[in-house]
Amino acid sequence: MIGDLDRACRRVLLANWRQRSTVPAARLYPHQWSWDSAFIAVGLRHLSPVRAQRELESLFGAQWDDGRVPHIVFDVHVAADAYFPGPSFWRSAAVPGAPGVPTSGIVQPPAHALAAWLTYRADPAAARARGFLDRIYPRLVAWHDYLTTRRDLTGSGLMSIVHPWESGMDNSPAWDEPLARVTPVPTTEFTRRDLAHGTSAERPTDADYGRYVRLARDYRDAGYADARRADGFAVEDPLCNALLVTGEHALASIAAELGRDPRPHLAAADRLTDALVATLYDPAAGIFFPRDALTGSLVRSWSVGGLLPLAVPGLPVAAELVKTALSDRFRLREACPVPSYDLTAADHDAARYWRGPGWVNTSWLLWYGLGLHGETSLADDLRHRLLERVRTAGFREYLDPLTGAGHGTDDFSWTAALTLDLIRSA
Ligand code: 2M8
Repeated sequence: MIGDLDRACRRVLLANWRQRSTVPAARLYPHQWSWDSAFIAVGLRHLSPVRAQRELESLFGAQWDDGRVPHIVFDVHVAADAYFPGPSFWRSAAVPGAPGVPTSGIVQPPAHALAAWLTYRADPAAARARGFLDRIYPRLVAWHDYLTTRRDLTGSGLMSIVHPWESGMDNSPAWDEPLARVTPVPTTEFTRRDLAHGTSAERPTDADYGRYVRLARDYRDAGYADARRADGFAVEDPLCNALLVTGEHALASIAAELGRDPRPHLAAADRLTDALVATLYDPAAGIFFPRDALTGSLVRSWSVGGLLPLAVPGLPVAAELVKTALSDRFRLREACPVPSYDLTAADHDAARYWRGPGWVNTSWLLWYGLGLHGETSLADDLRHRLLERVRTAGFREYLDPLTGAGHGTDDFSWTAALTLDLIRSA
């Protein structure tokens, strides 16, 4: 049975491979996405460690001179109107320091250093023969430098995201409040492509899309310069910052492997952990909340992102997060995949995108964090139930956490990649 699932994962990953990288889904997302590639590499390493290395190398090949790694690298062979917003919207070619290949100008959560380290570990000899770590390490360092310097918009030591798409959890209810100050671009001024492949009840509303377009257009028109704008969006997000810390720990391991000094990365990890806990952790709630960088207030929205600092080694409040994961809001022992948003909230929507359904990537991160903090029986139990869910629903983009019904697109790459990783991690 597990053999069949393993084979099915490999089939999806092979079908979605395009010469140098993997598309998240053939029709809905026909280009390369940043954090998708990180998760995909984690799975691909079991299938072909060299292909996993290439996945990350092709993404970092599109890194900008300022260190940012764009959230989409466009495939110039794909029809211009296959995805909106495409290259003609982002106009990266007009930006000094952008790569030759067209890309977007925003970023996604930094899961890459962890992915690079896990990829290396899958076959150190093959990686050494290709000089994988030597080439990727300076790029990963430049990426983290961009996030910790240019994106520290408040001086707290944490990075801010400047667009909901940068969170990866695009229309999470956590963004409703900070997004409310953004005036949507009228829908007459752009054409959504996502609705051609997905049900509107499972995708963001037109008003939210109008806000996404406004923010991206303003950022582009400002030359992708990083600054706080009173009419903009700037949020310190727990998931992004947690991945930065996890990434610094991975960079320390990579540095040591290359015979370099790991201590600067460990020191950065400690600084970031302290800032994360001091700024975003709410002890009374037992969860991390995002902070609106324009008002300085916490956004008290219970999203799975607030549990994911569990993936940070040595996190001082790990036990409290596990308790919250087990509470009625997330029901870790029954709900699977882990709900993206508070099951008890009045606006929980089990089928709409990041407003309730469970995703395999965030569940994988929680599984990883549980293992890291010695919660092996909870981790094993989550792993078994995830495999069962995917076996039943197929490689859907997201699932109803209580019924297991599949939603969004099918043959979704990170669902297949991380399922493969869970199978092989037995
Ligand atoms: C979704 O986001 C894209 C925009 O980046 C979209 O809705 O068109 C999100 O789920 C995001 O996390 C993911 O990386 C992307 C591709 O899978 O799709």
